[in-house]
Amino acid sequence: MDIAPEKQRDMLRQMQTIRRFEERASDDYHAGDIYGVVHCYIGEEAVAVGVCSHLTDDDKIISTHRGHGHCIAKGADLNRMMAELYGRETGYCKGKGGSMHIADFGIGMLGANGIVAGGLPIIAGAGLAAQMDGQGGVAVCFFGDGASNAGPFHESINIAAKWKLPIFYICENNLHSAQTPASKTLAQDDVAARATGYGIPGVIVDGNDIFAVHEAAGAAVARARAGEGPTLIECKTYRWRAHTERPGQPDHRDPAEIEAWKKTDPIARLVDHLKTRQGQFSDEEFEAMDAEILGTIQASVEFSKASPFPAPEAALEDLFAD
Ligand SMILES: Cc1ncc(C[n+]2csc(CCOP(=O)(O)OP(=O)(O)O)c2C)c(N)n1
Repeated sequence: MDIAPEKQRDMLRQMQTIRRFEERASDDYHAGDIYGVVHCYIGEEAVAVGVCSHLTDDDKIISTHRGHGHCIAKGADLNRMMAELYGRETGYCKGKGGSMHIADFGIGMLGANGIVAGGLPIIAGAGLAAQMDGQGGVAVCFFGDGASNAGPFHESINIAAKWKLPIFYICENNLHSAQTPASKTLAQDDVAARATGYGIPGVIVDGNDIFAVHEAAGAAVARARAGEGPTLIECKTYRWRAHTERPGQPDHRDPAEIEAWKKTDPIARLVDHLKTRQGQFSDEEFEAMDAEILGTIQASVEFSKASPFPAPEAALEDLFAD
């Protein structure tokens, strides 16, 4: 693996930022400061970071309802993200979108999406635009195992394969879709197996291993940039928290399964790697990194609390139709 140690530390910083951002978002949601719905990505951080570490601002991604990790890995501004969760005017959607609608076109983040599988048609358009631009840009679609059972998954991959669009598809298979185990809905255990039907590579990786994700995404980026068409990567991973943070949210998962997956914590694995294999990292350095991250999260909360709520009249602005 040829990732420079500094880059590995950057990836760790991003993963830890995602985790700390969401821990705070969850706390503040339960305290009644954050509105709407919050879906946490904790446990899946290696996927977003391993993929986005290959991308530039010119490359596009589309996210899901569980989108904070994708936003942060693509370089979104933490203040504007937190302010959006807080429903403030300084947020990415002027406080009118909330957790599931964060977008930042300037960095190629085309948006989170509250519609399951809603990102799949959008990425086909983004891929076609990138192909027509001819500048070597790629478009990446994150989606869940649940979304892979919806029609847009098949429509998007079919046309992307046929037209050799510079896209790659990242299925975050966290084994559950809301309250439904994937084992009850997937006709085959592996989503990646469906790639065969479209004549494209289908790859399965350990989604909690940042290096495995990074390597697979690197090959998919290279293939897309070379004009060879899409790749479907299935990352086997797990969400640590319930489907949403809503109080009383049922969670039918087996506690033993949750505990077993926590033992494969992608952040702990990277810290361990940096300490033992690289020998260039210590617990003290990780603590210092973490303290710095907590400081930026605290600053984003203070920024949010100091920002006004949107004026009631603003509800009628930024509409496509009235
Ligand atoms: C079209 C549509 N159907 C149903 C829902 C309700 N819903 C929200 S999230 C979710 C589960 C999605 O599962 P998956 O795609 O595996 O993503 P995960 O939540 O596991 O990250 C469902 C059914 C929705 N938002 N949109």
